Amino acid sequence: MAELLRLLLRVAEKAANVARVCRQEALLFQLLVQEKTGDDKNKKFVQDFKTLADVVIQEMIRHDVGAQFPEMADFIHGEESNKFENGLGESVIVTVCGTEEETAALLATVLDGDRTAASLLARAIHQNPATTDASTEALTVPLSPSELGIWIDPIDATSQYIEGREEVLEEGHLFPSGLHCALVLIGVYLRSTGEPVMGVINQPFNYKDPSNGRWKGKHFWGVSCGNINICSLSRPKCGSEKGGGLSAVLSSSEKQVVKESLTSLCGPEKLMYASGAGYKILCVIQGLADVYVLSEGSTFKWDSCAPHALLRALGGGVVDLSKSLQSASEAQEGQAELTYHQSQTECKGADRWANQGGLVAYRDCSQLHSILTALKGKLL
Ligand code: 2IP
Ligand code: CA
Repeated sequence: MAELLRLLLRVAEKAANVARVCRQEALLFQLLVQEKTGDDKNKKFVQDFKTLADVVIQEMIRHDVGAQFPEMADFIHGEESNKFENGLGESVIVTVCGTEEETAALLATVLDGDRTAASLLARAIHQNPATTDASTEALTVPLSPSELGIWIDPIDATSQYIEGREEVLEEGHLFPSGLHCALVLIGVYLRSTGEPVMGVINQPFNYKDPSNGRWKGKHFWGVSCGNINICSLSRPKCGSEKGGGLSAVLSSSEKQVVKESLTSLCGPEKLMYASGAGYKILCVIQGLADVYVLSEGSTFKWDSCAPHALLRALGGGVVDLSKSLQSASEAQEGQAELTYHQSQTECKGADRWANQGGLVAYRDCSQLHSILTALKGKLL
């Protein structure tokens, strides 16, 4: 299944391209930042363009993966629904068509007849950017498409993507907010056990070329199945190995009790805040933080599946925080790993796929243990 990895790297790059085009083309950018409300929204298929951009990226990934691996077509899930409805009860299913012209015509129906915007978007969707990652060439992955499912987050940290702040930081520091936090996430899991086995992350806004003002992206990937554990990044050193203490990244909206407990454990300078659930896990993958702790059920399977696979490939993982806090022994703590195949049937809508108990993303089991010890009894 190394072909699947190469395909995902290509479609993620295409997705990143669409994300960049939507910000670079003045006409699309104008649509992106404009919020549709009230009557306007109900009359026609005048959706928020940001939702359409998300749906289009997700459908493009679904289309390309389904075309090459038809056995996977019914197991490709994402954050967005591709059904657009207007106030008159009419609906349009947004899909990627056989030709650029057909896709443009379909997109024009949801863009209130705006043919120019529809054509620009369709062009980006039907373009095939060249991506090669030599490190995937010699790879063999013993998995078959009929045992796999996929989670897609077309753009994680959408608010940062729309706001578009460009931050400049020194090497070795994480970005608390801004375009760097926006990521395309594609995760692959085993249908039988729900384990994440392959992940591709594309950061569309990684580096801005000062000569032409254009953004360049960067991709990261990992495979973890059986005794194969390979990641495009090598395992970073932990804080303690580097001579410092444990460092943690949190959401700025994290509960006060968690912020306080982790300040006592890590020290205030080792506690960091960043936007984007995917980006925070990527910080752990890159060694910019040792752990990411989240006490709320505010992330979903599509946020965590891809980066989780990379962390596993590096020897770490992502566990359910609330289950891990209930485990009786240290040995059990790592057994509450998040899985991706089962929904919470008692919940409705997106909540069926929430990581309900919160999470801890880590590279090192002993650090996971320190975090859990610091939080025990504080959250229940
Ligand atoms: C969001 C996004 C948010 C994150 C939230 C995710 O996904 O990553 O930034 O909140 O958990 O579900 P926070 O930044 O506070 O961690 P999306 O942008 O795709 O809705
Ligand atoms: Ca998300």
